[in-house]
Amino acid sequence: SHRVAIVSSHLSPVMASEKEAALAATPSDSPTIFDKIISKEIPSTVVYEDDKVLAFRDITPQGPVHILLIPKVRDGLTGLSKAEERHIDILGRLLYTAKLVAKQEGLDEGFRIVINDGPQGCQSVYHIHVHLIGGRQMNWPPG
Ligand code: TR5
Repeated sequence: SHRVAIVSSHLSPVMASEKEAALAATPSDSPTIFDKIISKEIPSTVVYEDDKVLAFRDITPQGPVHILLIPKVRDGLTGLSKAEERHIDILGRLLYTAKLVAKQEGLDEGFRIVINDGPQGCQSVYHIHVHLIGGRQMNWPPG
């Protein structure tokens, strides 16, 4: 079916329209494209890495700087709405690492942090990730 085709396309390196897919995406516990980015099976531009966090450039940047920060181990954290007490440490690390990477990227005038959750939040990849966007003036409210 159409739905199956869209969901399985999450495993391909490039999607025609991530946001169109997001509108149709069903929250899922299945492996995501980010597993292959973590394993380096699919290349990405890594800007920061330690034993727990990977940060790499978004393939469809929404600003001069657009980086995704993800936990290397998903541990059930498909999205923020699935957070449990055991995730408090990794959630803090993702935000603190975003600050380090913002500094590394020279975003001294500010930046935007986004976590999309679920269909209405336009989430398209069900492995929690923090968007770090900067290098241009942001607007409020977001779309
Ligand atoms: O829409 P949400 O918040 O779930 O964010 C998912 C993000 O993953 C989008 O901003 C996409 O542009 C990004 N994305 C998707 C793929 C991808 C990527 N960033 C880097 N490299 C990627 N590869 C290789 N493949 C993707 N499908």
